[in-house]
Amino acid sequence: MPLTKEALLNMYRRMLTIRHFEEGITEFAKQGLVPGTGHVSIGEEAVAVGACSALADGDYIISTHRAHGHLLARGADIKVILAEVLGKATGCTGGKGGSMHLSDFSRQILGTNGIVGAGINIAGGVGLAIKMRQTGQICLGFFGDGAANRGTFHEGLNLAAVWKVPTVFVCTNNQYGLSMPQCKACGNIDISARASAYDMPGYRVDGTDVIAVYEAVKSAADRARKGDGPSLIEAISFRLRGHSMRMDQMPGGNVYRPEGEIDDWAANKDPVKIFRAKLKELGYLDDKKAGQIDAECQKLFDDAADFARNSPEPAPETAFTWIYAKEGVK
Ligand SMILES: Cc1ncc(C[n+]2csc(CCOP(=O)(O)OP(=O)(O)O)c2C)c(N)n1
Ligand SMILES: [Mg+2]
Repeated sequence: MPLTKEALLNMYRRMLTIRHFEEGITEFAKQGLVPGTGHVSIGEEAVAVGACSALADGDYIISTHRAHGHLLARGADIKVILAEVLGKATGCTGGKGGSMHLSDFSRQILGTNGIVGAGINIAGGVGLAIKMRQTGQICLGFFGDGAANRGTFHEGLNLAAVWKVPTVFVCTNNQYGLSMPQCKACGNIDISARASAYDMPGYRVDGTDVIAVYEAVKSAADRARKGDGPSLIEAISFRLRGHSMRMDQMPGGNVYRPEGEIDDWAANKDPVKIFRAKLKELGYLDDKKAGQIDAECQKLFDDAADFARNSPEPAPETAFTWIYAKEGVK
């Protein structure tokens, strides 16, 4: 069924919310308000929103170190996420985890992971649990092109295929693993082609096109829900900022990129601009409405910023809480 006007506009809102959130925290990081660091996904919003829009309410996601977009696309509370990024007690791990340890169990967001590639196996394991419980849910696991070169990729996808678990593996191929260009790290840059080794469907989609991502993930999700097993989706994308907010601020933090590459993608392949133009072409958006939506999404961030900045720091005596789960806690 084609996406309705309302659904498409909501997808646009989500993409713009992610953009404002990550532009906002980049400014906070410059002011020294973000403990540690964080990895923004500016330029990759269509992957997060396209993929998450294809899920049903009870489905699970597992994310990576570059996770804000995935959480916001899945409907996590922007205030709680921002508070966590700023290390505040009102954050999702009480301010103790920061940008790389986000979760929202009420929305089946089982967590993010600073260990590159670790989430692939967790996504397969969650798929196995779903299959054993026969709940009809699915699990979507995000990971990057760099992660796809770790052993966990083979282990995770192979077992998921053998056990036919309801997991959709989504690789955001932003063409770099830190400073390593993907073309220097892969014998074959087509990650989706590896799916055939596991006898699962592989799709390679334009990750700047939110609808293309949605359609690929939707068909993989339908297949998983029917009991036909996992799929691999590779979304070709690009990060318009440095690897991390800290690297972006360092002189030479982007020297590994060819001159003009970032400007070219920003001018011609920015997913937010592309989707805005598409919605205008469809007659769903004009400049006035686009301005209103932009202001709405900026306000969401500004309100979250007030909440997070006025929240307390975690109390020192909480440093050792939540290290072990209490028996019986689910
Ligand atoms: C196991 C492991 N090795 C190395 C790192 C350091 N590291 C953090 S992010 C990153 C790059 C990951 O690239 P990719 O999977 O493509 O994700 P992207 O950063 O492009 O979103 C690396 C090497 C790590 N966190 N974990
Ligand atoms: Mg990458």
